[in-house]
Amino acid sequence: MSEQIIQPNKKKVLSCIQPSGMLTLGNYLGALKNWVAMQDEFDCTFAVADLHAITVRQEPAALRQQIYSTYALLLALGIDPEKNTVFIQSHVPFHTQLSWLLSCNTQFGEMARMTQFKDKSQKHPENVNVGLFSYPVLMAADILLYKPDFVPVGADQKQHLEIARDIATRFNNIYGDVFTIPEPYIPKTGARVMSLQDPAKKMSKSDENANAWVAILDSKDDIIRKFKRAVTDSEAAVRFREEQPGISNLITIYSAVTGKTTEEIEKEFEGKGYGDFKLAVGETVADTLAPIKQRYDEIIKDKKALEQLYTEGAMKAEYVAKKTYFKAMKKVGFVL
Ligand code: AQP
Repeated sequence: MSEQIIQPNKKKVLSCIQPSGMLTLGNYLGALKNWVAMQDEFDCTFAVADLHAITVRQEPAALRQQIYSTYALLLALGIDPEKNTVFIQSHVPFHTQLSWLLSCNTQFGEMARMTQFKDKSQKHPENVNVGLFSYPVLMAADILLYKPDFVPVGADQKQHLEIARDIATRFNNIYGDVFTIPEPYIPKTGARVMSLQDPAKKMSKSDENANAWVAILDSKDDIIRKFKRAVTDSEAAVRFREEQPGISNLITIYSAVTGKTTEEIEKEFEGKGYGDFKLAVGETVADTLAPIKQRYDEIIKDKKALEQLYTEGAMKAEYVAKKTYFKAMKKVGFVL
């Protein structure tokens, strides 16, 4: 099996996604579309980061369904489980095990500065759990186990990669060379998609207002309805303006989906109102997502085939993770 995994000429990339809800158009345009594009150029490891999802309370049956659904969706998007390592994080126990070694080499103050902890603890004041505080260490373990050269990062993820690099550098300095220090990879294309109801916030799958996000698996009618209701302004001119984040967000989405530039879009909709533009964005997004949904519906039906793929994916991942983990254990002084 090892021969299948190691592709000596390709640089290694690692990326994860949380199954904390239905994956959104934001996840697609900001991350997943690039995952599909990266698989030819890089040796890719992709994980469904299910352990991270429980930093926020999840309903067990829904979580299980979301994990299946997220894995199936990666395949439906065209991610090839033969060419890449595609697995479910909790199937490889070395993530949580390495996380402990790293936790003992991470400072409390470093974690306290993480903006996502501050955001999520404000959002869920009834459940400010220790996992929510320390999840960046688990994220560092997710990354460092696979020794990737690059980790794709959106603007909202930079801090996580920085902390992983800091922890790895410190560990290597204390115990000797174990971890590769990963570099950020800024994809050539990648849009930051904002909430359709509050364009000051990013589109998030855990947003309680279902009109704020478009799921990749939403029906055409739902997608069009959500775009029709998108918050804009009263100027009614399809022009990109920093001070009008609602219409600008719709232009960004339309541009990411069609490949047209902002100028081309402004020209196309000159003299037309927001109603026409919202309908065009909704229809185009729905038509782009429809074939993905169709493939997904096929894949999710065959649970046996899915199980075989994620089991094989976990075996490939474990082969790599185990080596890194035991090297770290040995360096720290454990008896192996
Ligand atoms: N709105 C977005 N625009 C562009 N990119 C986005 N990503 C997420 N939302 C947007 C990118 O998707 C990848 C996977 O993210 P994740 O699901 O692991 O976690 P997240 O960033 O916390 O995504 P959500 O949807 O906001 O999840 P919840 O609501 O559970 O916290 C990342 O590369 C991210 O940049």
